[in-house]
Amino acid sequence: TNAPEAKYQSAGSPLANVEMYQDINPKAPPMSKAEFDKARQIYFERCAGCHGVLRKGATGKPLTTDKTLAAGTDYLKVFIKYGSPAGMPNWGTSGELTDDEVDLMARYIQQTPPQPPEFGMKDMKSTWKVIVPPEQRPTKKMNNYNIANIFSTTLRDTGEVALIDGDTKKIINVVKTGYAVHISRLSASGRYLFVIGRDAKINMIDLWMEKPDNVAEIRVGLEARSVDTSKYKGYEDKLAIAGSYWPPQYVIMKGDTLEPLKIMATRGMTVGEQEYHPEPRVASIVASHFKPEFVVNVKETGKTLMVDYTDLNVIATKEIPVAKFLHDGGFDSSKRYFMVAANQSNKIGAIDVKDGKLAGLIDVGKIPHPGRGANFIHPKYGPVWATGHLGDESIALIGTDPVKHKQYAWKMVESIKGPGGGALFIKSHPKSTHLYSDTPLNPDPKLSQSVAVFDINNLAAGYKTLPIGEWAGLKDDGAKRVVQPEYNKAGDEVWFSVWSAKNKESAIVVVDDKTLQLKTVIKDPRLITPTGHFNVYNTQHDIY
Ligand code: DHE
Repeated sequence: TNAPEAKYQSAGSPLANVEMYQDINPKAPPMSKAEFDKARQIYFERCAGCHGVLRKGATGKPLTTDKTLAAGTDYLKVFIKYGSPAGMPNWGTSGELTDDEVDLMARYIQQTPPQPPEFGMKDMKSTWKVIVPPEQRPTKKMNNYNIANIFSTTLRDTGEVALIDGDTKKIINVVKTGYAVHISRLSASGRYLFVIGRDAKINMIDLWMEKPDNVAEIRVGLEARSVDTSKYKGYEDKLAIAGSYWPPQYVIMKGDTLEPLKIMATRGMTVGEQEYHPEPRVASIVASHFKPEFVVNVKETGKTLMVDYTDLNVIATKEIPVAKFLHDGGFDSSKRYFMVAANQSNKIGAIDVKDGKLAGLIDVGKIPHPGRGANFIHPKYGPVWATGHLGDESIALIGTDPVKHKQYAWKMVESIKGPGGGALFIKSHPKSTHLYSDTPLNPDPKLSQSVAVFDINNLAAGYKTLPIGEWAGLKDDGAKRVVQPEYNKAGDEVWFSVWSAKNKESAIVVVDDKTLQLKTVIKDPRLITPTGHFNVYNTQHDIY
């Protein structure tokens, strides 16, 4: 099998390049140092995403030595070569690993897992750079850009973001960042843009500069995915927070310089069986608008942490057990509820950030993947939040209004049929009557290169297909994926990345939301491997 989820998780970890030491296990089949190092690299490039750094298991099964030694080399080789119906990719028969490499990996996973180094305050401080100190920054906006309508687009494989003027569709600047920036987030004022690379490097970009560029940077770990800033009244632009995959921790920083202030570990007990987990990765993070708190979602323990940032010497953290494994999510339209995907439980947790409790735990389809999800007013159920799924073609609508539509709140009120599994992102806008869903990980190129769009007032009519990949009119005919709908500030255009290989032409396709016709194609030799893109205003105000 080639389950989209397994392929999605095996995107390569920067830990592949980190030195780690071999701990000889006399019970395991022997390996030379060269073999061990090669296997370790393959493990972090292909396997760690699902099975974990220390092989405690996440999406994939645990591969601790008690299990692998009992299974033995021959048994493990079959699994690695042919895969399993439970979602393990067929690394051998797909041609991605040779028979020798399959044998190597079967022996490697019987060795004690090597542990990557920790990354504490000293390491962070040694990578921290204030490029332009706050007192040397502009005191007012020094450019003529309509910064609320700038898009920050990840150029994944070049380690950059492109800042694109949403009005003129011209590239303002291509800014050097960490590798494979995962998300862009805005400070409360909308002035500063924060991005975080897969290699845990954060860049802070000042949009007031004549030509917006980096003003500070830091590395907060060895691998990471999430960053955000304080949004509560009185704390605007004051603090930033980033979570890492390795080491399992989050750090609170000064909002104007990225100076690291406080590091908190996430190692601890899992939800449910309450067993110790040594590497609970930090997944999505958002800032509460109701309290001076960050909402930190921890993957393997399945817990949401409400981190009070008023006094960094005495941090009060409320822990809400939700379900496994927490991943991505977004606010409902009132911003009171954070809807977080528990992707291995096929559930969405509705976290009430005002009262600090779990308002609901909703069964949805197979492996929900909302991105930040989509909010709209359903003609019958009132305000709903929607998510697509990696594991099936359904789109789940959840009622989010416990006051005026109490009977529908925290229930899956409807499950509509989309084009297929392998969906990653879904989007709507308060000014739009449409709901868009991509399917970049669907094995059928027709689906991975197009998007589905629904009329939210007539969902029963089904969806229209927009051939975004075709509209891009790329000169190369290589594999490409259409990823992430994102509205402009006005809510009348939707942008999509057409993500090709590094050596092939890519593009951004802009659709007119009223007519559902092609509006513009943005092409530029600098637009290499565009993936996520974030409109400043919509990201700043959690509009999706
Ligand atoms: Fe993502 C969001 C983790 C693969 C593009 N991704 C997130 C978030 C997490 C995450 C924890 C939520 C951050 C937040 O809101 O604070 N992503 C992971 C992975 O662990 C995973 C499965 C595998 C990996 O090794 O990275 C993974 N993600 C991908 C991709 O393959 C994508 C399509 C392209 C890429 O660059 O790697 C991708 N992820 C994105 C995007 C978002 C995201 C564009 C932000 C969505 C949003 O609307 O906020």
